[in-house]
Amino acid sequence: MLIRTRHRSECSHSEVTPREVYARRREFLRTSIGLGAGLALGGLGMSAPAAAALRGYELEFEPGDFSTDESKTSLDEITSYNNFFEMGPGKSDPKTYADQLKTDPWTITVDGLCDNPGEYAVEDFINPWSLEERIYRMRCVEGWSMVIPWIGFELNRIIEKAKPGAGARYVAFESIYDPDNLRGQRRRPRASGGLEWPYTEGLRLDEAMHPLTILSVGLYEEVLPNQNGAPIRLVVPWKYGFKSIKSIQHIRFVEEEPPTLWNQAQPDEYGFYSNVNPDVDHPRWSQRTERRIGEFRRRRTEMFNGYGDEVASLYDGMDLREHF
Ligand SMILES: Nc1nc2c(c(=O)[nH]1)N[C@H]1C(S)=C(S)[C@@H](COP(=O)(O)O)O[C@H]1N2
Ligand SMILES: [Mo]
Repeated sequence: MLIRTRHRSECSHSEVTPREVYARRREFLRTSIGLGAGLALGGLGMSAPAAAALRGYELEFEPGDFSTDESKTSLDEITSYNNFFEMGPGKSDPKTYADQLKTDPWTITVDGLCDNPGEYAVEDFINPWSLEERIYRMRCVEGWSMVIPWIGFELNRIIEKAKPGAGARYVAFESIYDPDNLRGQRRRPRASGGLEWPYTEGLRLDEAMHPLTILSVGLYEEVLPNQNGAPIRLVVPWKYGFKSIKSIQHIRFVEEEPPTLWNQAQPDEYGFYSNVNPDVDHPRWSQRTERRIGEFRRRRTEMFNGYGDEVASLYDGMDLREHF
């Protein structure tokens, strides 16, 4: 199975990337896939390109619109400082226990209020779409941020294919539920932290349709590492990181605002909207500033994480203190 981009006629890859660089990149990917099978990388169990080769993936993508030119957080930081509570509450747990996430085989169900529901093997789910690189600022509710070069495609492709009906106003997402393998989901109170598994999230349909909202299947030219939400995760860059649900298995169109894991656990701390908003403090800390991972001085946090020009109009007429 191949993941390919269809080259856009008005902007082919060879126009934006000097030919030799492009050729060398392909060479690099081939080499690392060839070598990868023999490598064992700490928590990953195997290098991402090796996993890619085993799944038969080939990542080809174009640099996309909407990307920031701020300097990227290193691959090492992006893959070793994570939140993925299915593998435990610590920032290093997801890398340490990454191989507890079993991604092969993987099925994604699309259903609810839509004319074209379906159940897809993840390869068939991804393959029809051209992949782009989107370099996004990401801001965690805990006060740190990163700049991540995602590879993915717009969620609106999936929505248009599914054809939601008139009654569909929200999209509900659900992650993997596999307590036999995922230590964070075992029903011991201390390990589960009182969270209701599986991890759930939701967006209003217009937020889900917005071109900034993507499904990601890779980063830094590699197939998505397990700790970042393999094989496919949501990325919504103007909202706090927890909205960007990892390892998705279920997408459903619904009429009412769907329950979400963090809102159920602590409704006064984590609202449904969760737009990055320096004017609304978390009950236990300020949201005025953030620490960009890899930097020393804190930065001021921007409204909508700096994506206000693109998304502010989605919330016209809403009181974003009430709908935090
Ligand atoms: N299934 C699932 N998705 C999740 C989480 C999680 O624990 N489980 N954590 C969220 C939080 S709090 C953040 S900040 C981001 C972190 O994404 P990253 O580790 O790829 O940077 O994932 C989000 N998606
Ligand atoms: Mo987060």
